[in-house]
Amino acid sequence: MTDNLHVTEPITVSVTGAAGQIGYSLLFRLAQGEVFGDRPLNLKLIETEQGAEIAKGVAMELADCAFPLLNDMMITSDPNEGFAGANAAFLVGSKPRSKGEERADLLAANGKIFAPQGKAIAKEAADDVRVLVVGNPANTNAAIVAAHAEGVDPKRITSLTRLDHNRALAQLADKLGEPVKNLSHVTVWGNHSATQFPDATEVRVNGEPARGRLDDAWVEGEFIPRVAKRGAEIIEVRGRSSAASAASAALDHMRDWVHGTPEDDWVSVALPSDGSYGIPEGLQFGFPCRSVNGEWEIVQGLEISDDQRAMIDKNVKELQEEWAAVKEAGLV
Ligand code: NAX
Repeated sequence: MTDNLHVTEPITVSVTGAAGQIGYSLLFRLAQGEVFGDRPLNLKLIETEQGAEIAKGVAMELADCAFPLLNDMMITSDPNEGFAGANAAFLVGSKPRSKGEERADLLAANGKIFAPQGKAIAKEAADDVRVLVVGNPANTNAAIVAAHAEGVDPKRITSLTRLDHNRALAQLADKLGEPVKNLSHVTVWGNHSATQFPDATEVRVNGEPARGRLDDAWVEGEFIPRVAKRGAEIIEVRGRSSAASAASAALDHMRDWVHGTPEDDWVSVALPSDGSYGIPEGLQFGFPCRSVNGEWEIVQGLEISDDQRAMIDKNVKELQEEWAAVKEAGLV
């Protein structure tokens, strides 16, 4: 058989928040084939009724790129239609926090978005669906999706910590005077919030342990807070929240999930805990992960010091509080 007789089935990818700024940075790279290789793409753009008008313009531009892999495209506000047959779903659209809004109100508003999306994924998506929640509060939104996606393996419902991971790599590369490609073994534990724990304990340069090249005062006083608050720093300088870097991280996450991570490195992924490192089971938590045969595996066996444990515990507490608020609001 020659190569041109090989038939490649299209892959169906759903993206919520398709008219937003992350959507605008994500969709074109997806359609170019950055994540799923040479598989033709059926794109489903999911937006609010108001956003659907803008999404039409995005779809027009996608068409105008004449991407050879873009097989089919549709726009909808109906989650059942939007997730039908989805092999991958990027859940980007969410309700941003308004000035003075209480966290409980924000969680309630997002529950109304993510609970029906979870149900629709369970009902309509393909059996091999991979879900990545980007919309904030990402970890807890993913947990809401999982609670409503009955029958879907919770390990297939993840949330984005890769942007924090990439930010940590960039800061460390700069400090060490090394290109990013030489660095490995960085982890961001916990919640995608200012409480997150960017952890440089295991960092390596060209495979050699490099923590000794970083002084503690810099790690604790600059590195950790700067990565954790990088989103706010971008807003201050750019006037809008991170978009292209968030989209890039979302593509990295999905590409590595599908194609695997290098054997001698790991990436940071938020997924339901299996109890590893004493994190309560089920909590959507950022871990060091490898993708093996298309599935995320939490890296085992890392030694955790008391200082690391204290940072991890803060994240456990915060995520448990978010989950308690979700329950109190009757969202699960
Ligand atoms: P935008 O406000 O530009 O776009 C959001 C889009 O989502 C809008 O077009 C809106 O109409 C749509 N939307 C709202 N509810 C929807 C629903 N029920 N179904 C479908 N679409 C819906 O925000 P953008 O800058 O694109 O950010 C999107 C989300 O990503 C926000 O929640 C933001 O906080 C979050 N982020 C998460 C990051 C992460 O690392 N996890 C980093 C970047 C970003 O801050």
